Amino acid sequence: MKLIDERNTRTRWFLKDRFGMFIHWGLYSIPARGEWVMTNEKMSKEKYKQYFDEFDPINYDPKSWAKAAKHAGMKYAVMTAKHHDGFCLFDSKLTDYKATNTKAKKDLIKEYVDAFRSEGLKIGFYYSIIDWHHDDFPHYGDKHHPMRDNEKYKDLDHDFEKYLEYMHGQVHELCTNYGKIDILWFDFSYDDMVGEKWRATELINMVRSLQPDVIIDNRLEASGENSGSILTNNPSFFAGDFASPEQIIPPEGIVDENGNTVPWEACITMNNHWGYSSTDKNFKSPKMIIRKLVECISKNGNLLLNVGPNAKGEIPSESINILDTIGKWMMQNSSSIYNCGKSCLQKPEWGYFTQNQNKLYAHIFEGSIGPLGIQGLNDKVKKIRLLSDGSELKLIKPWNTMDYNDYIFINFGTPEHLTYSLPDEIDTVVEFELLD
Ligand code: JFZ
Repeated sequence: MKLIDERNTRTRWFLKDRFGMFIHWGLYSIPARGEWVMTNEKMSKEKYKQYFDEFDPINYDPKSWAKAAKHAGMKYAVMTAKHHDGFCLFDSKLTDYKATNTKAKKDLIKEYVDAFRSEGLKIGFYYSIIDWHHDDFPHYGDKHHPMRDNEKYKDLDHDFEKYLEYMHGQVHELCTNYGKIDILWFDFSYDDMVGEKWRATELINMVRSLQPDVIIDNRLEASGENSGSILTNNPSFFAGDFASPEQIIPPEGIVDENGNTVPWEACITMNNHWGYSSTDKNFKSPKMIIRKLVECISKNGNLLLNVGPNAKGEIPSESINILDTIGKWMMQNSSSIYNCGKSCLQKPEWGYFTQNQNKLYAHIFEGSIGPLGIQGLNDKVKKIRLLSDGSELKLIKPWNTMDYNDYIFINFGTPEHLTYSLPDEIDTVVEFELLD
């Protein structure tokens, strides 16, 4: 129980902030075929090194990234300090395979941290516990390694303990050299590469001694495939502070065996790749993303929305445009997102509810024919406002609603001039202040 209490205390800010930016950036932005390119194309580290030699992100400007995130209404960010390819964007003393030794010549993580903090955002690191560059990480026969079926690697020894020293050492660096870290995102476990195989208890103890308040994902024990013991009565010491469903919004949110809510964060790409892809133009519409953000909140979850900057260090313009549209909507409607969660009412057929104490927010996605009905609020409403501009909405009870006495009805005009078209076709938010 104590573990769960501590988790609930640590995650308090997280459950209020609700919306963050994921940043997948690394050498893979040059081949521009996603962050798994090295293993998808079975490239040796010698072959992949061409991208290390070439890496020169001349337009890297994390201040502009931070401004874009802040404008979109995001409250925190998580950036890849090291991905599976092993390349470190931070100035690790434990390897030469790092940004400071490329043409970038800088600790890119340090600049990210400074930029996002100065915009008032909380900051976090994604750190891959998998490493396809380190010689002591399992290669031949491993499930994901680029050399998994290369016979030349069959007889090459590796000393996994040495890798663990390295990995723990890098996590120590990340927890020591960048001030207060708000969120750590380890990725990921698979098969028997799970939990204590990573010396997870020791790792968590070390992290907690350096960063007592940091919240940690569940992937020292899990992957996108499953959530691990965070869903049970008795979570392990390294079960993590939140579940991390990937490219899916859990149909009913996430609760543990006892039905208690478990903090969760859906991580979602804007197109179909995490790392930059030059050909993937399959971007979700801003409308869809705003609606999915609302869906997450209505199910007590967070949304971590990804951008994949390119080799020059630029967030793709499609992503910038999406963030901008989200920002315009958030400017008017963010009080239906921050501090909000699942409501006391069932999901309505026209959209979703979110709620913050006595403020209930109706997110209306689909317009109505005539009066728009809301069930379960009879005699419970103190006042009703259109959230975008704070204007008063009045309950109506025209002749054609008489059969539906357990509903209240609204419109977007006045009782004299009834109007049913939605003011915001993305998501019209109506705020109900409930009676105590
Ligand atoms: C992981 C990473 O591999 C991916 O590159 C990205 O960083 C994402 C946020 O996290 O994605 C996974 C994790 C687990 C599986 C697939 C993708 N899995 O278990 O099949």
